[in-house]
Amino acid sequence: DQTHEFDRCDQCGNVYKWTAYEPDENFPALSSTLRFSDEVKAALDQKKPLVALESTIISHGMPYPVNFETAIAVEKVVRDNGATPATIAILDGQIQIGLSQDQIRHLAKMGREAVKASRRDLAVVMAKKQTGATTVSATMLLAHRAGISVFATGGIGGVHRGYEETMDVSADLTELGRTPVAVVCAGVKSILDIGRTLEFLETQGVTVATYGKTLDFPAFFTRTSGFQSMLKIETPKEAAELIAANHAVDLQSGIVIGVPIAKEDAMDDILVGEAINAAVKESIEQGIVGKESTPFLLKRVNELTGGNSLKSNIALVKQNASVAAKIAKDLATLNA
Ligand code: PSU
Ligand code: MN
Repeated sequence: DQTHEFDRCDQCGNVYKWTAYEPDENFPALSSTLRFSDEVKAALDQKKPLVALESTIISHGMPYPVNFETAIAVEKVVRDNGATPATIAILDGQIQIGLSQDQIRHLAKMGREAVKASRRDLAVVMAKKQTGATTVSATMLLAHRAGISVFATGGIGGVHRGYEETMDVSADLTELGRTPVAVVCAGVKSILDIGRTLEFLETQGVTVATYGKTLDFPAFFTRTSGFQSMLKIETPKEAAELIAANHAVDLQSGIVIGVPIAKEDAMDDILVGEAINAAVKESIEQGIVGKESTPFLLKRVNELTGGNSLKSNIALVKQNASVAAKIAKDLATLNA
């Protein structure tokens, strides 16, 4: 019956309950709002481990065809590590939880023609039947609606440098404050103000951990940022226990798990720092603001490092996907 359909979080074993989405004649049925791929539907029904994946990284984060190849490779890493990937996007206004290879190729080819969709854009893209690639914020929200509590990506958005002037703070951070999904990422790029990003996350009540043997919070292309997490997590099981505790007390806020890029894939601090500084300077000179800012900076850093940053980016996303899959697996075992 419909009520059962709505208890998605129960299906994946979370203690979390959905009361806000009880069927109601004034409220469109969520089950018809989210469309699941067969693979994702089967995994949810069988309470198998799932890892959500975002799609803005495909459309706006990397050039074609590397974006397509990476998205497919990342899904494979998730499967190889025992979980089911659920890449999330909105196609012609329809929310899709789990994409086919053709759908991923479509988004990859669309690139920036797709709407970069964060929380505020979701209803617009749906109502106007547009195609939207979901950012970390929108992907978290939709993953949670679907009953998926582990999400892997490259990096999260943050507080932009010069935010005192622009007030540019990524919606990813407020989403982390209001949605109980664990985001496995390589930390925060230094195109952003990492210190202020961590302060903002603290204010939002977000648990921030480093995956590994130190507290050093990673800076995406490099293993350290000069800032520290609250705690270190050394095993997938520890991460799963943290997520289970978050659900048990119904925190309704998210977790950041920062996985430092592997040593062999990391970039030289100074070289990447110079590229980032140059890119930030150009963005200011050219008056790039709002949602254009992050894609502009990512593209310029890729160009200024002669494609080296893209290689690191691909390597770290795969690593994050593998860690996330292992965490999802242990979480499914805990919840069984
Ligand atoms: N950082 C990256 N790659 C990305 C993004 C961020 O290294 O692709 C994307 C993610 O989708 C993230 C979004 O959620 O950019 C943040 O955009 P903004 O800063 O406009 O909130
Ligand atoms: Mn912004």
